[in-house]
Amino acid sequence: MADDSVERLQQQFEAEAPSARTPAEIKALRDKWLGRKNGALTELVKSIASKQPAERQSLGAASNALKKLAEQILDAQLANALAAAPPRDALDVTLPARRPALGRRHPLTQVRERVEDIFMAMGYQVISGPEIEDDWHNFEALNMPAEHPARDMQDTLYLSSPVPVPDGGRAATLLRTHTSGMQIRYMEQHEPPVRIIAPGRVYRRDQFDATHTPMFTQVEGLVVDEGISLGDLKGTLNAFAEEFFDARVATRFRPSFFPYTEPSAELDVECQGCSGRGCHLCKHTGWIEILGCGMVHPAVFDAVGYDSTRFTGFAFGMGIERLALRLYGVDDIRMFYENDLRFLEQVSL
Ligand code: 2U9
Repeated sequence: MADDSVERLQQQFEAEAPSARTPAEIKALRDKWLGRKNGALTELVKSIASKQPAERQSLGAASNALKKLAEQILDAQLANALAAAPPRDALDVTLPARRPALGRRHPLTQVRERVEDIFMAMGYQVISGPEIEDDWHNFEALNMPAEHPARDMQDTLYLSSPVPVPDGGRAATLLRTHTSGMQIRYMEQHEPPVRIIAPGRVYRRDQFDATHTPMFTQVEGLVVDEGISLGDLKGTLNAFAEEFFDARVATRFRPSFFPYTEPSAELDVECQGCSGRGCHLCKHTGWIEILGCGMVHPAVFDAVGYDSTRFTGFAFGMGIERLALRLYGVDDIRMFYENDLRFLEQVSL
């Protein structure tokens, strides 16, 4: 009779157990059967004490065995359930990865490096030099003597305290107005052939508005050797334009004037926005100016001690901000300095 009741309970447990699949269902089943207070098997074991000694032994053994079996079954089911359905906060390897916030190079850096890369591939060396220059390297050696209008206080940022010079005097120092001083210094220290690119920040006493900044970035270039001709200048700069725009672009050289080159020119490329038909980017001219250039003035060679009857050369210069404005169709140069990520993330070359 006693064994019958244990057997019925076992049948009932074995019928119920498989339907408990989740950890919560298994816990509920464990409470029902093995719970300390009203668990069916707990009660069964407790009831043994009140039985007759004859019954106690067999009932005790059977009910303890059933209790152990129930525990084993529930433990195994729980292990299965946890393996099949990991808890909610477990790693979900099927989720798409979170995109890390990547930094990027500033658009002006991208344009400058693109220009540098093209000339480096042509065998040019990139040089650097001081932003604080003296009068000689910034003006005098570049065929801009004392009374030259470019030296005007209106245009140049002079530093307030002139530095002592070896001959006992004091030389005016200034924030360089172009990177040409680096090339003067290079020629003072090296004999031809010269093939260099001089990138860097330059300063002018200018207002800060949509088209002007008191500081901007230049890349200048200089080639000096025997027999360098205007043909070399045109061939080199046409090749640069095609590399820079990654296309066969039409170009034109317009006569211009710079104190340090003779003859001088400005280079226009066919507008990439409208293929020369005219649009807002090129102010409806079909052309975009990208740089100034010319054959190095013999007075510059005389200043650095090069024999100007033997050597010739060409030079060029471009303003990176202006180039970037035209390339990206940006109408306010200040955008490049405001560090607004919404702007910076849009422009890439
Ligand atoms: C040496 C001799 C000559 C560099 C040159 C230009 C023409 C030129 C402007 C472009 C826009 C300045 O940034 S900008 O405002 N530059 O048009 N620059 S030839 O000529 C040199 C340089 C160094 C020793």
